[in-house]
Amino acid sequence: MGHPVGSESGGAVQPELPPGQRLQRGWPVTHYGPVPKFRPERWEFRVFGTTVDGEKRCWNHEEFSALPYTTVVGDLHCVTKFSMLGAEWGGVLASTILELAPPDPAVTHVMVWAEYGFSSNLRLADFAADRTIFATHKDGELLTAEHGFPLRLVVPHLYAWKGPKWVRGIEYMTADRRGFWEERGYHNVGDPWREQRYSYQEEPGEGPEL
Ligand SMILES: Nc1nc2c(c(=O)[nH]1)N[C@H]1C(S)=C(S)[C@@H](COP(=O)(O)O)O[C@H]1N2
Ligand SMILES: [Mo]
Repeated sequence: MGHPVGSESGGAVQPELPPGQRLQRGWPVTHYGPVPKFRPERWEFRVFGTTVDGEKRCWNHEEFSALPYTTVVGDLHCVTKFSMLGAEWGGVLASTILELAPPDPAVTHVMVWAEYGFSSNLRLADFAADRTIFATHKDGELLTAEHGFPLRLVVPHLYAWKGPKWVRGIEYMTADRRGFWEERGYHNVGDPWREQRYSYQEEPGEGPEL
């Protein structure tokens, strides 16, 4: 994406915020609807849609917890204008899921599904990006229920609504489709460095017909 991650000023590296964002102390909780209760025996992570072999893939909580654990450093930019910079997210890289449950070559987009039918759509390239991670931890600590325990997606280079909390699976798609906030007036791509906040800002080709 080629955006700046820091700049030199007077010898100190100042973290940079996307346009219109302000730095937030602490970590606010932002979401629509109630916080789901985690039931480990019922929890599963499903990969469905246009997989390479047409088969679904499913991990229960124990199996998912055994997948390779990685950490990445990434920001959280809420479209309501607060940002949290430089958090360390621990969990399973989205690229690992792509390797373990590959999409068909025709797949262009991924719908990420969470509890209560919450969803967000991503271009395959955004999903596959180096730092896109299904996080279980932040700064070495397990996520709290309000922040998405047991699993949330973090896509540091996009606005944070692109990262569902309480995520339960992904759907491989051969055409784009809007997710929950994208259907409700938010930008289909959501690049904070381009200030892509609302769907009325979309250029041709940036999203399905409204
Ligand atoms: N399931 C679910 N995930 C969600 C949302 C939501 O409404 N439901 N809101 C998103 C928005 S708008 C933001 S800013 C972040 C906020 O994450 P936080 O509450 O951990 O700060 O979660 C995102 N993930
Ligand atoms: Mo948000």
